[in-house]
Amino acid sequence: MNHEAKQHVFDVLARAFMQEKVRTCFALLGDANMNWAVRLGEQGCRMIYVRHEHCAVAAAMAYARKSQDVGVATVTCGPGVTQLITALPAAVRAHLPLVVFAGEAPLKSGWYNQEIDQAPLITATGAAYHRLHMPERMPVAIRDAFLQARRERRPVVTGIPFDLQARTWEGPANLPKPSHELLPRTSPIPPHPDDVARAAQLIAGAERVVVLAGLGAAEAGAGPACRALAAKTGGLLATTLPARGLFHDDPYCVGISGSYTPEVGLEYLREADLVVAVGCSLAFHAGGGGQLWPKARMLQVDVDPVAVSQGQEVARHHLRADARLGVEAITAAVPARKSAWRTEAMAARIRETRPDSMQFEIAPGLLDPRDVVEALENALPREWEMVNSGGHCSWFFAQMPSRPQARFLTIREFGAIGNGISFAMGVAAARPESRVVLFDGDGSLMMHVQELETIRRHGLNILIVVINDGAYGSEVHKLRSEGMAEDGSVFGYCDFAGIARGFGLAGRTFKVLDDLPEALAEFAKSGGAAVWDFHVSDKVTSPTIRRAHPQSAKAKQA
Ligand SMILES: Cc1ncc(C[n+]2csc(CCOP(=O)(O)OP(=O)(O)O)c2C)c(N)n1
Ligand SMILES: [Mg+2]
Repeated sequence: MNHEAKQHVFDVLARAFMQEKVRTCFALLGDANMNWAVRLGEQGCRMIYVRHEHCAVAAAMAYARKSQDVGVATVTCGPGVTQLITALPAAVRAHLPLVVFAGEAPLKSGWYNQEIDQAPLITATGAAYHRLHMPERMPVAIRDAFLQARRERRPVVTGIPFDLQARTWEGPANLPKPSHELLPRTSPIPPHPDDVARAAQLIAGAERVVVLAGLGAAEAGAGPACRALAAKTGGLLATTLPARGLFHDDPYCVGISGSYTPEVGLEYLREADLVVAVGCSLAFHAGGGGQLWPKARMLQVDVDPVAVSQGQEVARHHLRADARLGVEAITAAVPARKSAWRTEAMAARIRETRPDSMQFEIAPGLLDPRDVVEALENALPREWEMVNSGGHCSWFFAQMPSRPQARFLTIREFGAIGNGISFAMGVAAARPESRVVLFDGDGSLMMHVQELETIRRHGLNILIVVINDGAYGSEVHKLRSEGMAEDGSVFGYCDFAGIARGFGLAGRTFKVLDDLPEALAEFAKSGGAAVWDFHVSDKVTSPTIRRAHPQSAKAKQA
């Protein structure tokens, strides 16, 4: 018998994925996915072999966001699958289409040590789980998984027992039609004229309009329409955190609305009497839990408008439409007017005021994180990709106003730390011609520091900037403000430069900022990957913490 000619189920499954135009797959191998993964690689798919399954899915999330396509990852059965339970909820909440090829324990045995009921684990995250137990139908089921991921914009996990994968293929010779040949054509939805008239009337009655744009506005290409509406109504612009940079070169953009609003922005948002929210889900944080614009009414322009979001009543007025078409229609319908609000002086204040003016005492040998970010904002080339992680330090690196939206990546919907390094890998894979800069906290980077080895092995171009306060900043500032012990939240400054070198990457510690331009020029020339460790003071408290824990600000000033 000729074994070479024999096709296995895993061969056909690999072809089914290639037919879906999968060009990158983030993988960690085991018995239940390795044959398939090897075949996928042989057929020309770029395989990025990570060191923790969580990182495979997290990297696929960033890849999906940046490539506007389905992200693909693969894990083995049992312990491979249980590692995904922190990544998947974030992908679900961020509406990211993913297909995860997961193995399942073999069906033929009465017992298998890695067997666990995978479906309820996965469905608890909000992702879909499909058991593929009929070999002849598996290629269709894979195609349908891609269709579902694209249509529902969420992760779909396929569980395939590895004894079935190893069987000889006995199904049809041809693969089914791929998902992109079947997807319905979905054209932008125009607004209803009655809704446009109502929206225009609402805007005409307002004096201080803020146009707030989310990722939906960015995806629909509604940026110019939003600017035109703000200009015509004498209003201001703001974005959500994921859409930051959409109006980076508009003098009347106050920055991010939400936890990361700069000082001047907070002042102007408080004065607003109408917020026109475009292509954003009105998440709790975007409006500071209702505190940011206490006097404003809310008009939401969205394909799927809502009244209540994340436990809050958010909008009474709605215009259902594609973001661009909706905003263009209301801009055409409102009369232009002069505004006493939008003045040259206001533009100058927005441009010239530092995001946070609070003074702190910084011990010698340590940096102020605000100075670190300002120096990097000035020095980093505009075309490099910026990725940000979470933690207390994220307030500081949210203040980079000069870069366009296409150069940022923020996925924060589940609030987990430890994702930055994976997101940076996903962006580097999606944009191989670009340089990627990750901004991360010391605690977050430490959580998946093993991926430095993946970065080196795959030659990814990533500069990791660590805002190292030697602590879990979020926790330490809150504990201090409550007068509680810092145990478990302060660890001291570990040597990330040394750790980086141990993994074969360049590493550098910064205790002053003077040599930053020279270091950057050197890095730009050498290429590759590096970790830059900035030792910052844990005494600098972000405005978000100060607002939520006023005692902490008082303690600092005393
Ligand atoms: C997976 C996970 N574990 C724990 C937390 C709680 N948490 C939120 S911020 C934070 C500290 C992160 O430290 P670091 O990355 O150093 O950033 P910093 O807050 O110090 O700026 C922790 C532990 C979380 N959000 N996610
Ligand atoms: Mg820290």
